Amino acid sequence: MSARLNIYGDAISGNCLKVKWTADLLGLQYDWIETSVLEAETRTPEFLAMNPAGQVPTVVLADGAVLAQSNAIILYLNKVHSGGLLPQEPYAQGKVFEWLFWEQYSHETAIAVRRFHKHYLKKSDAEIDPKLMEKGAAALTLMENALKDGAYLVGEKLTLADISLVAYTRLAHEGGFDLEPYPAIRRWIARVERDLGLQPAQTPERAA
Ligand SMILES: N[C@@H](CCC(=O)N[C@@H](CS)C(=O)NCC(=O)O)C(=O)O
Repeated sequence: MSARLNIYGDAISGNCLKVKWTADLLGLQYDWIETSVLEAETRTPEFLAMNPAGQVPTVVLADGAVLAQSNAIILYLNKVHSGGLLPQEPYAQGKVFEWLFWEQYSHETAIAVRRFHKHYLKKSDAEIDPKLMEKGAAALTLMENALKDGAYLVGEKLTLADISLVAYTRLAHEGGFDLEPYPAIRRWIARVERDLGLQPAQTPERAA
């Protein structure tokens, strides 16, 4: 076993990239173990012994302990490495948690799922549950309204809420979601991508 953090992740997965970006921002040393969902590498007996849920991201800490669920992992990494990605003030901290829970229930479940069906499973629009488009658009509208008056989701600087939410929002077009009607979201994506040192996922026309 390696004595440093091991991140099992699939580079096409926003959930996994959240963990990578957080580890990078915190300056952590880690090994990335590419684990393909499409190749069912999360369903091997070895992987299931580590994480019975059969999902990435999964991390193995330096002492061998295992942790799964993207938002739990980024909260953990930020806490043990005294990162500044979660405000200390209780209400602001509560708002970050609000976004993280909302992301998993109301955003990722529509935008990431539709992206997976459309972009990776190559399904036609007719083959994809229409409720995913409806739910995703509602999530984007909620974010657009929240971002109209602020540069970030909570407070004046990058938090785990932005890292978590940007993961699939910046790739929403791959799920068939047009970001043109959401200018505040497009500005926010560009800002967060800059903070994270990422190449823009949106084409210049889409990001404008
Ligand atoms: N709620 C989980 C979702 C994890 C998840 O759905 N991971 C996908 C990749 S994005 C996966 O591993 N799928 C493989 C499978 O379910 O077999 C998280 O935030 O980490």
